[in-house]
Amino acid sequence: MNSITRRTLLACAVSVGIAGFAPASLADDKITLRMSTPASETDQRSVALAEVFAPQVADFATYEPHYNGSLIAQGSELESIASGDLEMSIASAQELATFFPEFSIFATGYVHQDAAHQVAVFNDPLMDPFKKKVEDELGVKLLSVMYLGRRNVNLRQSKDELTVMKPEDLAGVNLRMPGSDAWQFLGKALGANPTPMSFTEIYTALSTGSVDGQDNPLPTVVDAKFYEVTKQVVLTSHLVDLNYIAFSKAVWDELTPEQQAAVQKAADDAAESGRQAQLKKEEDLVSFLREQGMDIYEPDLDAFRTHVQAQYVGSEFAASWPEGVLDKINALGN
Ligand code: KDO
Repeated sequence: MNSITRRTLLACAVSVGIAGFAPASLADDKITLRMSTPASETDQRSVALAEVFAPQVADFATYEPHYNGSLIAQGSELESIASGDLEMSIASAQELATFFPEFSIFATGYVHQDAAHQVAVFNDPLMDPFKKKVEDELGVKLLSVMYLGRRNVNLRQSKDELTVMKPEDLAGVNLRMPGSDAWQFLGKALGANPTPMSFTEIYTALSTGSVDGQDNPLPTVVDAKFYEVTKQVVLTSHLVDLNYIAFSKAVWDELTPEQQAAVQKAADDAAESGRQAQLKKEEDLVSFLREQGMDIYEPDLDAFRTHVQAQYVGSEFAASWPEGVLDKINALGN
């Protein structure tokens, strides 16, 4: 696990970031909030931040989004916030797990049950030590939880060529997963052969066949046009995925209490608006994708759930989970 090295590097970055930040950004009337994400401008999380977050902070801050990984490469955003080169990102639990392995609990297959469960977990006191550690050691405040959606397996092969009902059916399938350890572990736990690759490279990799498939929620399959270069979606729902609205602690500390309250409310409102839009899209897009000629079907979900959960038992990830937290998360579900 590379977390030790990354955390050591980080200790330096945080002190540079916090010490170096304030004068430069606050010299102008308004604070500039640079936000970097691999997501597109039309992704529902991007839309929610631009249309709901930005106007609510406009009196004192200029929201400056950078999409498609154009400012910071996927996976490096948190380090950039820590070092003062970025103010905001849409961060994943998997990215946080590269610094703090215990965050892998929120990135584990079949743990979160739905969008409401994610919110209940994020707002529960069980999250307090997680949030505090990220603030203290990374200089990043996790403001709110955004809903990315149910991740499913999306393949180039047609259902006739490859029908996936059980994890064994994914044996030898080169499945693109994002680059960090927690993601790769999930790909393996599904039964596939995970291939690390950044989000912005997926479309080309699918079209040239350098990977067999990728996993993402249906709205992403549509937004990134993966349906143009794939033929089926297996509704594994293996991860009800989330992202956190990550905000520079150094910037936060420079805000007045009123501005802090406005930023918090803007983030919560944006997360809620994005969540509702994404849930609706997940429901609506099945028929759109079928109209595009894609096979969309449910596999043996019990077989997937049992297999994935069994891989985590006794894993290095499970070993990092604080005692009792999984039970608390489960108790907040249905
Ligand atoms: C992806 O790379 O597959 C992923 O879905 C991972 C998420 O955590 C998030 O980074 C997302 O990409 C981007 O926001 C693009 O949608």
